[in-house]
Amino acid sequence: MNHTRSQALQTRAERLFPGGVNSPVRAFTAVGAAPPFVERASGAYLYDADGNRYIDYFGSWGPMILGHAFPAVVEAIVRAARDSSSFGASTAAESELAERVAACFPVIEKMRFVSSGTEATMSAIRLARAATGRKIIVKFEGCYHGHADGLLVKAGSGAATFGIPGSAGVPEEIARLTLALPYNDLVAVESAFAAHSHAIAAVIVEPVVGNSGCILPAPGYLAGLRKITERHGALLIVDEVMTGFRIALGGACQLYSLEPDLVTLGKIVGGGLPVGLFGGKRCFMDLLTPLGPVYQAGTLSGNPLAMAAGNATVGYLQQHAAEVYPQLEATAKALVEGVAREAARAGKPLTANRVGSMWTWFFSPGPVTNYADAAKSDTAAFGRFHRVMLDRGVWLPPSQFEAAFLSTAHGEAEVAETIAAASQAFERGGE
Ligand code: HOZ
Repeated sequence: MNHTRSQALQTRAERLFPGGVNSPVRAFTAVGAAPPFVERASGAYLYDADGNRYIDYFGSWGPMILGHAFPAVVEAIVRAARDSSSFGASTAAESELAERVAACFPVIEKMRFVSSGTEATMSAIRLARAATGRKIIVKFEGCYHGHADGLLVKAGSGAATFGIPGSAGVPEEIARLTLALPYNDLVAVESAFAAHSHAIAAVIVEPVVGNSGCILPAPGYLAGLRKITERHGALLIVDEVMTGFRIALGGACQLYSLEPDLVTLGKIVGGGLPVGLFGGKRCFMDLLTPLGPVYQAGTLSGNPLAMAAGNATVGYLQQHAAEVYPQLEATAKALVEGVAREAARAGKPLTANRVGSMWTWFFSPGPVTNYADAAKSDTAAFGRFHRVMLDRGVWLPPSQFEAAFLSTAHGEAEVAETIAAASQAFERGGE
């Protein structure tokens, strides 16, 4: 594949952006390749500046559940843009999207729109601290909840990819207020509460981890977190930025019958535009200014273009849920199991973790049930696999510690092409 134009664009970008990127994993450092520069995308495909075509399995890191440039979403954005791209004032579209969210997530009685997942989790934590009058937050190793100071403790995603799970620049005093425990281990949670019984404000969790790669909750784990937090008067914050509208219309809350105090959403809720949301029980949400003393604000919160894209995407999902989710499940199952079969045939150790249309192929014999397991993966083999797949027109997330996604635009042809590419990668030792 020719990448001449992408390489020139990378050289230019490196003069302007640290590492040539506006978000670190995009630099492709972890897979030892130069990142293609995207020019456009349609359905299941990305097209780069050199005219190469790729099957897209990262879907803008989650939002593109209906595929790229989905006509109803494009039309909604264009229609909204004709009436101006920002007001900084209330609109009916915000309430329309909020009603859709509340219908899918009954636990969300009230909510606030923000512009990113980072803002959503940061605000939810402020709220939990105010509601409980406590300071400590419990999170889980390898979970990533955006890049706010207090959450960059043993974090996943880019922090895990680059081996800096505790970022420089985060004061020790702040990091000390975050306890990072192993995921899928209720005994560790019980012990933390025993040691800090009246100091823990909240437990925040990715219900299905996406940011160490995809890791599933053990049976009873999420229900256990709910029971322990309730018993100790701490809030449970379920971070559904990745899983919301992805693993089910009502996300992990629906799939695992969970009733957290607060939920954070992002990605799909904005239909590919920058939207985050935090919401939950009215008694907590009403602590926000102007009703209460917890301050939070944003000029672009509830932005009309973002609300239009969110309404079009979530509206479509609501209307077609009965077809969309079984279709995503069937396509992802065929793909993920097909590639795993090719690995087994070639004698390569591979562990496939999947929930619906979100998955990871760990280059490890497994099982992968927490970050420590994920970290045992052969990241060099993952890098080789990624490079061969990319060269064959298949774009996977460029880190072992990120989840892959597919969309309703992916079908049998894409699955077959991907399995064939993987088969050749395994046979050629490109993994
Ligand atoms: N940390 C994001 C995925 N977990 C990556 C975002 C991006 O690079 O766009």
